[in-house]
Amino acid sequence: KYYKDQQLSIIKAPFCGGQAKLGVEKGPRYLLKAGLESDLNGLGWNTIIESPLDESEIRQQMVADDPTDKYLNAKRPRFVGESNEKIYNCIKEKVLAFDRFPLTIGGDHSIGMATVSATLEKFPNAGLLWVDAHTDIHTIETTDTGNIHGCPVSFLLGLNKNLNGVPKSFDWVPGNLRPEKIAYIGLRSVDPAERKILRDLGISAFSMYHIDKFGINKVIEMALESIHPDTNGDGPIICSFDVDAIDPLFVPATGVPVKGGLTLREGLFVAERLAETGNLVSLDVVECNPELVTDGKHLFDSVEAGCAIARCALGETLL
Ligand code: EXY
Ligand code: MN
Ligand code: MN
Ligand code: MN
Repeated sequence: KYYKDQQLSIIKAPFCGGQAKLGVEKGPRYLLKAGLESDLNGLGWNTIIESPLDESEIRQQMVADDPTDKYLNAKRPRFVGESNEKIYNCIKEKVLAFDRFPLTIGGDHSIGMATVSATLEKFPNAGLLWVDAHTDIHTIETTDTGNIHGCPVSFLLGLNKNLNGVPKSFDWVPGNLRPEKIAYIGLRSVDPAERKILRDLGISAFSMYHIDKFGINKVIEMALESIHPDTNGDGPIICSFDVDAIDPLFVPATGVPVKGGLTLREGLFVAERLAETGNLVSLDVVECNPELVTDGKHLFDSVEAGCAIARCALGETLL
């Protein structure tokens, strides 16, 4: 509906600086090695791959660990800001400018500040579905861990704009997403400072409790209605899908696993429902860390789940 004839760009975002564990920068390579591109081509997509960041350079920069790159608690704001600006420019100039669908594969979830910002410029009316165990809405001042992958939503909302001394590396972030255009699905780990932001801004949040209570189908309908209230849920949708929304039984290879999550089917159903709407305008699949496994089956399961999310959201199971 929003793009011409199944033109797809897979943006590799091998970034790890938004959190502390090495390995998440390998996510894009492993997803592609598992056959993601040819699977999507098999669904009729014409695919180009974009590489705004170099995986080994990112890893080296992470290991080199510049101690001056700090803002209060927040770790590596310059690294995070500058790397994300590259992803943002790539998606705007090489993907969306050519009316291609952006599928961004991470990488840690800090990259959501880049992908969502870029897509919102093309589709200002789009709603954001953030599928995650976590809300990722800490400001750069409230974050207790200092890991900026727990902060991208606050950047999208512009909550870090009027703070003193925030590094210039985030100046490119428009930060104009309105709180009523966001809905969360899958939450089960929300810090007190994040809870306060959610409440103060009245953000729609569907936790695991709501999924148990209403079922995943009803929750998705409610989430879509809340981001597009005037059109019964109809309108462009940006989905940023953190694989840790799915229970670690199915996706163990992720940096901040939280038990009690979506079943694999519930996670894929979210993706399938988005495909069915025909309204999806951008998708991220993030936080798959191939280094965090103790055996090959865990690695296979996690990578395969990431690929399946993308395939389902891009139409695999539409008959
Ligand atoms: N709220 C925790 C923090 O701020 O560190 C955990 C954040 C995890 C973020 C992962 C990517 O979704
Ligand atoms: Mn996340
Ligand atoms: Mn998460
Ligand atoms: Mn096992």
